[in-house]
Amino acid sequence: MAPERLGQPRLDVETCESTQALVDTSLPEGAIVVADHQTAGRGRLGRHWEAPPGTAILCSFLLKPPASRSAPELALVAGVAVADTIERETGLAVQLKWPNDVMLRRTKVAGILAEMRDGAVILGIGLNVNQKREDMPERAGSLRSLTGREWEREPLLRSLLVDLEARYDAWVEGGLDAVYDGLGPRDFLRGRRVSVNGTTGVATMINRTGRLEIQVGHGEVVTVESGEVLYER
Ligand code: BT5
Repeated sequence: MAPERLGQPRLDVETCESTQALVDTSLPEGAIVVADHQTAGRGRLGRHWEAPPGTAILCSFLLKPPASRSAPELALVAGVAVADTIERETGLAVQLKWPNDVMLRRTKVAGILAEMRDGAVILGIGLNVNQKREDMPERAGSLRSLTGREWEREPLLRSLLVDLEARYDAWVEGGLDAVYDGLGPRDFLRGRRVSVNGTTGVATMINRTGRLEIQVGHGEVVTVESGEVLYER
């Protein structure tokens, strides 16, 4: 199935500071910017996203979800779509580390950034494809470093457009519940000892509103809406 909406119109650039900044919010929903290289790729909370030229999928989508939906859930929805694509293409099991990391063999292969601008959501996806181990930060992996072979980026991106469109449409229609089958079973943190915003305990689940539930002892469960997770490997 060819993607119908997401990925159109498409702007391809060789180098930019960040694809996030190049998205024109006056365009229709689905517009995408794809870069071969970013000189100032962004992570969350002022962090950086690094990838050598020509090695990764670096893209940003313009989304205009209905006001009835909770936009921060989009990082999880996109994570599900990236996981669908990687699993189908590589046959390897992918996990999602709340709130925005895609994990393959316990290393981060992709990161997602959902930013609001002009009432729209700019959804950035960075997927490590052909980086060598030594070209990536610690605890990062690429499809190449984890499968031992190189991957063509364009077919992967096309696959991702199809998966993202399917998951996004389902979410617009039915909320996080409608994509939960791709989220709950892939929860990387479940059963791990974690610490988030000063709350320490064992992660029990990503619940159906996209929050992380942490058991802090004697059956008491604390629910966390956002934050940075420290975890035991
Ligand atoms: C993220 O942030 O994981 C969101 C990354 C989103 C990147 C895409 S690329 C296309 C679009 N344009 C942009 O400018 N951004 C988006 P965060 O959870 O804050 O993770 C950032 C941290 O991950 C860094 O501090 C590093 O430790 C690590 N990191 C940096 N580059 C990485 C890479 N290529 N692979 C894995 N980890 C990386």
